[in-house]
Parts: sequence; C-alpha cells; structure tokens
Amino acid sequence: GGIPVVEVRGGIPVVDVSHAPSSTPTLRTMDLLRQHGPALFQRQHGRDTLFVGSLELASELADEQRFCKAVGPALVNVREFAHDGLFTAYNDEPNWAKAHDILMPAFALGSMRTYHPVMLRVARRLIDAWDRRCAAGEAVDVPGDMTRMTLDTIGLAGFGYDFGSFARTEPHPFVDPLVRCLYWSMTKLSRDPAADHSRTDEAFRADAAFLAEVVDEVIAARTAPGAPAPENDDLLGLMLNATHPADGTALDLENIRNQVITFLIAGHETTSGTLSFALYNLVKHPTALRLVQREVDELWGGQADPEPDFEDIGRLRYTRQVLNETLRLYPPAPAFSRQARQDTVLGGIALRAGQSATVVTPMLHRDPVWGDNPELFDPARFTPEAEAARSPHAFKPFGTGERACIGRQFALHEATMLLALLVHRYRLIDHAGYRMNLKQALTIKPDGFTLALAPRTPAD
Ligand code: MNH
Repeated sequence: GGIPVVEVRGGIPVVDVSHAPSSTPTLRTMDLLRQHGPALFQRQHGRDTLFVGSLELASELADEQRFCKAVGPALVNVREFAHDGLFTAYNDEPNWAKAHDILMPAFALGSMRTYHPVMLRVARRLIDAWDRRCAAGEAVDVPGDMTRMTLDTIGLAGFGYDFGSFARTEPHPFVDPLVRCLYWSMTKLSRDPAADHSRTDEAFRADAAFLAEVVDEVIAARTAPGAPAPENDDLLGLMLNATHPADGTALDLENIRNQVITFLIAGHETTSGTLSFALYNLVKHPTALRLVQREVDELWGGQADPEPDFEDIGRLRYTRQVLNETLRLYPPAPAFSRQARQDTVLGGIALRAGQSATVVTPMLHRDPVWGDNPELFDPARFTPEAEAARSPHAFKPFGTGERACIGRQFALHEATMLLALLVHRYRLIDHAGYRMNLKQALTIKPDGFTLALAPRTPAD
C-alpha cells in the first residue's frame, strides 16, 4: 500500500513509485501488478515504464513479427560496462549478428559434450570443499559457493581461465565489483535527479575499470607471447580465430573484450541463483527431494564417487523438472523487455513504434494458466504431458525469440549435474529454518541461505 495511482491512461493505471525506492524493485512491481492487474505504467521521476505480467500479454509480445528485444533502461545502464556484448547489443548493431553467428556453434547441444568434463571437474571442487565443511560440522554458504562453482565453470569452459574460487576464503575479487556494477545499473533507475550522485558514479567507474582489467588478464592468458596456441573449441578460441561465414571478417579485440565480460556475467550470476533456489526448494519439499534421491540412486546406486558421463545428465528427468519449477517460481533474471516494430496495439494498449513493455517474469509464471495455487512448488508441472498441454509462452525464464538466452543448455547441463551430485552425496539440513529473503542486483538470489550437511547413509 501507499503507492498511489496518479492517473489512468487508456485504461492502464499509472503508479508513481518515485518516493518509494526499493532494494528489490521486482518484488515491488510484482505487488503492484497483483493489486492493479496485468499491466501498469510505473512512473519514476517522470519516466514511465510499462510492465506486464500475464500470459495473454506475454504471448503477444513473443510475436517476433510485431516485437523484438528492447534494451530497456536497466540494460542501457549495463551497457556502460558491457557495451555491445551480445546481451546488451542493440538489435541493429552489426556486432550482435556477427558475434551471434560466430558463437552459436559453441552453444549447440552437442557442444555440451566438450564442456562436460570441465563442469564435472569444477563440481568436484565444490564437493571437496563441502566434504571438508561437512567433516568439520560447519554450515555452507549456499549462494556464495554456487557462485564459486559457476564462475570457475564459465572461466574454464569458456576461456580456459582458472578463477580458483575454491582456493579462496573470500570470493574472487571479480565478484563483488561485478555485483556492485549490476546494483548500480538497477538503482540508477530510481535516482532522485535533484541529488548529487557523483561519488556513486565514481565508485561505479572504478569497479567497471577493475572488471575490464580482469577481462584483459583473461584474454592475455591466451594471447600473450608464450601462451599456449589458442584452440578453437571454446568461446575465446572461437572469438579469436573464427571468421564470420558471410563476410570472412573476425571480431575485433574491443568487441571480444565486451563479449568476455558479458559471458563472465551472464554465464555465472543466473546459474548460481538457480542452483541456490533449487536447493532451497528441495530442503523445503521433502517429497520432491525423495524423488530426486530416487532418480540419482537409480543412476549411481551405491557408488561413493559417481563419474557422471554426458548421457547421464539427459537421464536426470526429474532433477530437470525440479530446476524448471525453480526457474518458474524464482526466475533469476526476473524481467525482459520487448519493443514494438511498428505502431501497434498490445491487449488494448496503443504502442508507438519503438515503445517497449517489460515482462515481469515471476508474474507471468504465476498466471492462472498455472492453476489456482501458483505459489506451490510442484515439479509435476514440468512432465512432458503437462508441458505439451500448456502454451509455450507461459514459461520464459530465458527470455524469448532470437535474443533469448544463448547459454540455456550450458546452464541446465551444469545445474542438473551439480544438483544431482549434491543430492546423491549429502543429507541437506535446513539447520537455520531459512526464510526466503530475496536480494536483488538486477538478478535475484536467496540472501543469507546456509545449509548444514551430513553424509547420506543408506537409511536416508
Ligand atoms: Mn542467459 C540472454 C536468462 C544462463 C549467456 N539470459 C538471456 C536472457 C535471459 C537469460 C532472460 C534474455 C534477456 C533479454 O531478453 O533481455 N541466462 C538466463 C538464465 C540463466 C542463464 C535464467 C541460468 C539459469 N546465460 C546463461 C549462461 C550463459 C548466458 C550460462 C553463457 C554461458 N544469456 C547469455 C547471453 C545472452 C543471454 C550471451 C544474450 C543473447 C543475445 O541477446 O544474443
């Protein structure tokens, strides 16, 4: 309450949130959509943003003939440090299509075979760290360790660079400045234009410069004299060596830097959130946990240290359903924006060419199409039959269309394997009776989530 509807425009309420800044803006927008219906304009210091949260409107927005990705206000801020990397490039920037075409093969399902051994190696690092904690009777910092795992994975699999996160007691120095840059991109949207933000901006520029330094180090490790000959089979190798099929030109070094930073961000923040939320859902839902246990036990039975092969991951059907249901309730990238290609009407709302609408994914994921208890965690929503019976536009954790997530298979392969290995090995104990406390820095994570561990015994 307390946030007034200041006008109604073409039947759509306009709410002014200028005087209710929030550290979790997505939760606030979800509340407003619950109160006022499937679409509203949110006004912030004079700028209006159209938010939508229903299947009907999201389905229209998914029509690639009428709409395309919008680099919305938050992504315009992310451009300050990711520039024309894939995620933040404008649709018509030539480097988008070029990098997309060059990198696509690295994300085809078959390429996951190449990444599988690296993913397993990093999963083992996490398990070694958790074994030590477990033996010492200490709890584990779930989002912290998931971030260690996903950062090391994208570093090694994408760039042959080892962040060595598990050899550190503190996160790798890349992590905090990155989160601050994302937080800056988010909070810049709710700024009072009358106040002085120069110190915040200075701190941001220092963080962004530091991220660029790390990126240069990652690239130099491959290109410096004496570095091992670059191979083509990872992201950096492709970017350094491959040429565009259409015109034979390669990516320039400036753009490669922007892609490296983009993949370091996009490749770890969201997967780490997904895994943290999945572990939360499992400790809160013993029935689902049992079903994952049954699945992994069928696959790896009495093996103390299973050696999952590539095909095993595709067999973990129920584990994958748990991840999908997790992405439904807690999509870590909780919004994406679309813009009209021409003047059009979106569910009765007149839009000019170029005008945009932002899909609030967690609200789309609670549309009545999900039944009358959408808050209920129920992986059975993702059986093949249930999926076939539902609109493909009801579930969009990876965005939509041509600009949807390129790393989806990568994320799901990594997350499925790790979740399965953890459930197979440990009894997960909700020792603190954790209550969900979302933290947002554009992406969402469960803040302060810790678990205690015990080795699994046959009785578990
Ligand atoms: Mn990912 C785009 C969510 C994992 C690399 N990603 C997107 C978009 C969403 C998204 C949503 C679309 C944003 C928009 O329309 O503005 N991504 C996720 C989620 C996970 C994820 C929920 C994990 C779970 N993403 C990954 C991984 C990588 C990656 C892993 C890389 C290894 N994502 C990208 C890139 C884009 C993207 C690159 C931009 C693609 C493009 O516009 O061409």
